[in-house]
Amino acid sequence: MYTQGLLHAKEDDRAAPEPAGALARFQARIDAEEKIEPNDWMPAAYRHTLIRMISQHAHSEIVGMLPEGNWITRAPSLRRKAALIAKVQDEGGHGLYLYAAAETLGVSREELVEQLLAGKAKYSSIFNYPTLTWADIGAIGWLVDGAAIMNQIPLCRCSYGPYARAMIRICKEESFHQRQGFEIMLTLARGTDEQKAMAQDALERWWWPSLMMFGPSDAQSQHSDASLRWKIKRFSNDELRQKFVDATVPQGHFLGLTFPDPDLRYDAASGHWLFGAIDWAEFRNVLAGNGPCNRQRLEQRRKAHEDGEWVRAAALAYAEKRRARAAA
Ligand code: FAQ
Repeated sequence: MYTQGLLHAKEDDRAAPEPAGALARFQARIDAEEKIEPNDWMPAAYRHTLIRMISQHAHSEIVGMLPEGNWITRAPSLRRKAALIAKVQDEGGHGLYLYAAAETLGVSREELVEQLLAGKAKYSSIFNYPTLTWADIGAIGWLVDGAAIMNQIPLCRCSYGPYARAMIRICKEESFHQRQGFEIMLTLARGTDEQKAMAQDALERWWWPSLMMFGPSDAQSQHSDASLRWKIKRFSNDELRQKFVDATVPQGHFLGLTFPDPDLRYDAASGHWLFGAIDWAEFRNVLAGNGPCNRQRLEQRRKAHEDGEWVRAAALAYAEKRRARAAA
């Protein structure tokens, strides 16, 4: 595996001297749209930015299984249950590819999981909100996967090869998730008054948190400038947020639902849907660990990790048995 020899990249490698001209050659490769691969020279800050971003993304996929997993036993039909199980399983798979992509940068999956369980790692703010009704499963697919795709399609062109390649498959699956979420919303919106009210209520609760998924405004974003220069990100947080609003508002109107934003209006001059002010205090509060479900999510992850101990032990014992057999 090409990760060998890369494990345990040290935090302090940021201080290591760069070979003469290496930085300029690296930037020239980026500017020429070449992919950077694990064994290529890269600035320590580039490596660390990617580890931060990919690991936060992996944690988001894994924690993101919890709010939806909550509804598997209560899905309204066998067809809905099968689709939801498959979706939650897909998110677990995305976490796996992403941890593997992060490992190519010299950090082990165990280390990253430990950081998550210790409460030291970030994951997407969106997964700290509760799923109160079945309509929330529709809203997550439509809005959360919709926002995730808007953010992740450009990541398929990320300058770091393993992340870009992982994102191609992930985006295909996320787009399927988005459609099944929209279809749940459409069914509810065309259903009884009570079902339509459930869909409306879910939109009201998930709309603003979905806009927060894109991160702080460009003026507040600490990492965007460097990530855009390195072509890790291709668009700024605000640009992607606007693209998402422009794509999603007509879909909501097609559903016959009302967005919880009195300032939302179409601006013919710019061709964009203009939206009201985001409550950044709420965003900061969720990031600080005080969202509605932060504690519950971490407790559930810790319990799942403990409950899975025997599976990890069995997998290791099996691998060791195969290794010994091959060596004999
Ligand atoms: N939540 O300087 P920036 C999904 C942090 S996957 C929490 O703008 P950057 C699939 C940020 O980390 C969803 N923290 O940072 C699914 C930084 O903190 P740090 C996840 C956030 O990296 C669907 C600080 O604020 N997707 O949903 C958030 O340039 C359904 C300053 O921010 C990804 O991870 C947030 N929303 O831009 C699963 C995609 N926003 O590290 C299940 C890859 C910002 O300095 C069900 N990541 N922060 O301590 C990205 O594109 C970027 O990392 C951004 C943030 C856009 C999230």
